[in-house]
Amino acid sequence: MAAQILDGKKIAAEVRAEVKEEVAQLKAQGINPGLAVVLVGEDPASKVYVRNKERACEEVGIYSAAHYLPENTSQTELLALIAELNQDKRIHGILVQLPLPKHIDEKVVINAIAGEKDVDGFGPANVGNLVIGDKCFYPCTPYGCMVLLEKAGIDPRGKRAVVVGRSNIVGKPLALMLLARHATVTVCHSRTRDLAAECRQADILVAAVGKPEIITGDMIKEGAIVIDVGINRVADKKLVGDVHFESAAAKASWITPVPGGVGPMTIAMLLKNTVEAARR
Ligand code: NAP
Ligand code: LUD
Repeated sequence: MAAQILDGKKIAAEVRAEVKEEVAQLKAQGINPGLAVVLVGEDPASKVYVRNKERACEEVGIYSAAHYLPENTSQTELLALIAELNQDKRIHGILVQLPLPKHIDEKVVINAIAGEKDVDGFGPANVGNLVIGDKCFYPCTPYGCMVLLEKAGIDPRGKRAVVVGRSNIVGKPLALMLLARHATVTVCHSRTRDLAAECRQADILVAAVGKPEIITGDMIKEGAIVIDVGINRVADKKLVGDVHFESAAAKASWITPVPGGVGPMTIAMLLKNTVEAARR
């Protein structure tokens, strides 16, 4: 089977167009959605992502307040900024781009963001609500994966989903979201004994590992849907996913490319969550 491309770039543009309309409606009601974007330090990839997030806000009419802080910002200073943003009436969502410099405790920072402004969905109140299936902000990357499936007309109900990776920002929340949509979910990680055998069971296979092309065509069931979350910079600044695209595309029914797959969806879903925060 030759896979169809699950075009994240195109679908993200559709989501942004929807968000743009929602923003216009909110503005007509006197609500002006605002996102605070915080970046500490000089990580080149983070800079690109954060700039793209600002640009996306601008495109859909969301007010964005960028805070670029130097690498040597102390945890106390960062917490003071978050406390200010928590109180700021113009700001409905707060995004602190990860990773943070080593001298700052990410957990403390995430916990400091007011739950109703936690548009990344990383905070404990939000995660708790996700686990019990209550109203919450879906973390943007897993949310983007779910929207990709939906737009491809794929209903997870009853399907075997295998998520490779159990991070708090991708694998774990995505497994919960697939479970909530009635998939039978397996989560794999670095101690999984036979990764290939687990992957071959998957009707829906998601790779969120951070290892270039670790998932190869021989690990994919004929006709599976393959979502590649991985973003790995290899030689000559080339970007590859966690999936070996060519061999996987020969087996899959649908596959996301890297770049142009999950990445743009992450940004689009952040806008969606920000509008939702403003509406609430
Ligand atoms: P992470 O926190 O490093 O987690 C990686 C996960 O992969 C861990 O659960 C780890 O297992 C597991 N793992 C590592 N080696 C493995 C192996 N050989 N076999 C099976 N599992 C293995 O990474 P992350 O933040 O989830 O990100 C994963 C990838 O997605 C990265 O490339 C990242 O850049 C990318 N990403 C992309 C987006 C996007 O918007 N497209 C968003 C976020 C992340 P243990 O738990 O046992 O250590
Ligand atoms: N921290 C994220 N850290 C890293 N790729 C992103 C991401 C866009 N607090 C917080 O934004 O949601 C987050 N919240 N994350 N990520 C990764 C993760 C965070 C990654 C890739 C992209 C956001 C993206 O647009 C493009 C693509 O895949 O097509 C490629 C862009 C490039 O590097 O050329």
